[in-house]
Amino acid sequence: MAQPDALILDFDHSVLPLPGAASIELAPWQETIRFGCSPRALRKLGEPLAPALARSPRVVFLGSGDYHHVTWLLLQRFCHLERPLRLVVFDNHPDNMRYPFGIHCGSWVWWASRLPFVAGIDVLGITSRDVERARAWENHWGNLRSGKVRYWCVGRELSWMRYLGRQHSRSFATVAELLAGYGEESKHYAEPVYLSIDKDVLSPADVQTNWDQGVMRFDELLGAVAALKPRLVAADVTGEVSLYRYQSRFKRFLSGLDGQHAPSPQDLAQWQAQHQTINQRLLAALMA
Ligand SMILES: [Mn+2]
Repeated sequence: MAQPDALILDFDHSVLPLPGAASIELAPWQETIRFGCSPRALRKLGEPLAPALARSPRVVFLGSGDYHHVTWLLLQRFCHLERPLRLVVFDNHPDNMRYPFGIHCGSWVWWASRLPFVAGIDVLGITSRDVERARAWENHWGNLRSGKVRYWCVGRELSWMRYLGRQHSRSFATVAELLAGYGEESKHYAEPVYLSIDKDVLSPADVQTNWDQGVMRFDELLGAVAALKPRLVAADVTGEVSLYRYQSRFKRFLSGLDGQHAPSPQDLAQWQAQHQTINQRLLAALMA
């Protein structure tokens, strides 16, 4: 039997079937893991995932962006690589924010930066105002000061970062300039790359998510993926749309602060079909 090269972690039934992709039913984990959880709960999720991850799937689909912190768990299987790896994230948000209640979809980049085998993290395509002065205090500054985490933004004002010392993060007028700048920079990198794609980086002209979205076009993303391909060890994809009502009032409150809006059932079906097309093309690009 052929080994599946792609794996769907099916927390929320948002990822439609993909060619050659195995799927693990994880709905019972939804309430615990979605939006945020303790690092212990996330490590515990590693137990049911272990047999599937042992087969080294090249691409893992996580469902809603509310599960982006699962990337931290997926990264851990590379702790025995001979060389440190570089994490490349496409996301409309920095995901390097302070979060006092454990690990969540907006703070997992900080947790990833603490892993000893992660050499550096580039987050590309940010247009969220999370990175600007008014919300500066919410970002983990240590990573920005050291350059271990770098933001690659479009149209954002980053001058406040001067006060951190050397500024490693950059903002560009257009995605094309950003990708050219990153291409120039990453020429000097030799480390293997783990790629994490949150489709909220994409323009609403290409796909709909229920987070605020970026301005990158899908063809631009495909071009960037192709450039990273020779160094790629594995990837994950998130950013689907799904409906969920938390049993926990506390989670309802916290996720409400982020101003996510719920689509209608008709929109939901149409949007998920859009995501399937994007996923098929991403899968083909990542496997080819
Ligand atoms: Mn994200």
